[in-house]
Amino acid sequence: MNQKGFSWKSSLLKEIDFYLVTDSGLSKKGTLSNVKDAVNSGCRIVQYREKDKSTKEMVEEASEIKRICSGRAIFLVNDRIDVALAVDADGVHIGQDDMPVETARKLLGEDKIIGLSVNDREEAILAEKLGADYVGLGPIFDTATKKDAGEGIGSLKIREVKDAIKLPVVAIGGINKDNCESVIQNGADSLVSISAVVCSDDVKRETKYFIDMIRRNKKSIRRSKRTYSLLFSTLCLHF
Ligand code: TZP
Ligand code: MG
Repeated sequence: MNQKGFSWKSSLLKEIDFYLVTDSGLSKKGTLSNVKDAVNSGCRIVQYREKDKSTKEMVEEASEIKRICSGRAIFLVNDRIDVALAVDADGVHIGQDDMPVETARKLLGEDKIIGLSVNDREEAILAEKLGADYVGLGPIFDTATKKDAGEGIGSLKIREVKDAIKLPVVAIGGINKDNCESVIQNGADSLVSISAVVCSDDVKRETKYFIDMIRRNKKSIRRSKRTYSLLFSTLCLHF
């Protein structure tokens, strides 16, 4: 990966908080409406995840999503590298059984973002070695949204993965308003909550809730770290 591409992508990815993944099967108001509402609410990363539409429909919808996201949010396509290339998306999100990361990189080039789904520390370390730009870690909790997701790994696993890699970690799976703080407190850089957001009547309100919660928690983590290091240096001076 070239240095220019790396710094551009890593600084962009550092900025993300709530991550919208679309789901037309679950959505109450439709994918385009969900993307508009989320981006208008301040969401800075959108993944178009569509399992049931024709390629033609996907290319049309993806180009509309790209227009909505333009200059405001990173736009990624799930699985479909052909669709991402067709609309010149910012990148893709792929799973362990999709196109290998190295092949996706050859097709997309160094400047595009590649996110890889991982289930544990070992897969995360490999994702970093293979040149992924971020990992999607999950499922954190049990979820009915993805039938083959497996059992939730629990939010303590986020810390284990964060300590093992430098890439941003996006937590996914079964995350809702009741459990989301533990996800950020355990080190996730960003989180996805598909059903809690797209099944709602008010996607703007739900998106804003998650963005505010993430920023508030990250701020309190930074504050505690500063207090801890101040305390540590004061102790070092005295002993
Ligand atoms: N990958 C792992 S779990 C999952 C995906 C796409 C589904 C997450 O959906 P929800 O509704 O946020 O649990
Ligand atoms: Mg996939």
